[in-house]
Amino acid sequence: MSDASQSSSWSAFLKSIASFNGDLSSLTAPPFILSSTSLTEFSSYWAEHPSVFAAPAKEEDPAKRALLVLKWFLTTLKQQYASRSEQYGNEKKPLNPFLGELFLGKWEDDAGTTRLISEQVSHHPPATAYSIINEKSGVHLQGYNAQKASFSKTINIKQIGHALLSVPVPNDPEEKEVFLISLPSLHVEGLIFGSPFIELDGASYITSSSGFTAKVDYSGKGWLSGKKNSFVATLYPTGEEKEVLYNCSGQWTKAFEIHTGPAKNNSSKTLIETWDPSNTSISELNVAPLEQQHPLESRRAWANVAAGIAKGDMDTVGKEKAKIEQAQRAMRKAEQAEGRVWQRRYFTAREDEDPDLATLADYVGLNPNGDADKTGGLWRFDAAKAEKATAEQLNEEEKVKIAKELLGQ
Ligand code: HC3
Repeated sequence: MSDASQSSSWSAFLKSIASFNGDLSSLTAPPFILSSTSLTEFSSYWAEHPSVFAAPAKEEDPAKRALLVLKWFLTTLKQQYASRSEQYGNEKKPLNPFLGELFLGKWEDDAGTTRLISEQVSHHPPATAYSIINEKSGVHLQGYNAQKASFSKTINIKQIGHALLSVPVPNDPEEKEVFLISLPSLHVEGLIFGSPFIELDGASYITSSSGFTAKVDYSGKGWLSGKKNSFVATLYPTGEEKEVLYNCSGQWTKAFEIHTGPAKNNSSKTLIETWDPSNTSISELNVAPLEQQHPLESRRAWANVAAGIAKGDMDTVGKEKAKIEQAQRAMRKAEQAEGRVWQRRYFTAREDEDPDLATLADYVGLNPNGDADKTGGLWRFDAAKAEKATAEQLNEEEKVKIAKELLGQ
């Protein structure tokens, strides 16, 4: 595509988003801004430093454990919100997952094996659920998310959903401490210049069942002052925001410092640690080769679309996407006619109250019902389903049948 036609299709895109209805999947982005990565893959950003993810399970003091959880959360932000746009300005539009889409993988490193399961559990509204378990430590993260977008000067995205981290308490493996995590709001910057990137805004929280809460305040580069991707975080006994036990500050894309006590006392004496992502490599997620994957696994299911995007062949992209969409529509129609619903492979929507959410939601500004009405359900990892799905061995014929029926391939 020539520079001139790129810039005219970008102008058309900008005009279209000024009047869009809040449904991110309905945004028709120009070809050069399409990514071949599906949103189901984004769940992996939670654990690209498995040893930082597992570290809280070794700490005996609950306040220090809460600090390690906060540190892990802060280290995930760069991966979550900037890794696709490292040089800034090329955040693309991810593939919109189909119902039942899966993304499975594992990290094998110093922290042992850490397994990722990500599944598109709802299509209308779109919601992705995930489970990440570090086998050695027993640390388990699960959660689900959806996005609600609006337009005011730019695209603003509110994240709906939450994450729940469960950490076995050292010396008492029967005891599990739970951390409820809310998700930050974000907006797209650089749109007008054709170089979109993400900035976080507002605040997000982490609260623990043992009585500690962390608040993270996000700010960007203002017109006159400030650095992009900045944050200030404090950790305090729940309900006593002024009693700051630890504080962290810096840029989530660059380095940040962790200090004891409130920020006003920060000095070299209070400094506990400086985290600098440029000194820490991320652990590579192992994903099975395409031919070994289940037909509903993301990279296999979208392979033809991804090939079209890579070649800039928008005809192929359109045709291949349409095949999946039509097959999915036909499946939903058949389900409706037969009075059945799509069976999620790894997650189940809770019908009753979730006790962790009921106890902790208030402290982090979340709805105790998990906003189930906006995410198609209050999704929880279902170990029995996972065991069954993991044991299933499909032969080639069965794989072909599923791909035809559910993806039109
Ligand atoms: C808004 C976003 C889709 C949602 C992405 C989420 C919130 C998904 C859950 C992850 O844990 C965190 C995360 C990170 C980035 C978020 C994406 C950034 C851009 C994308 C929009 C749908 C694309 C907008 C199109 C364009 C061309 C302006 O970038």
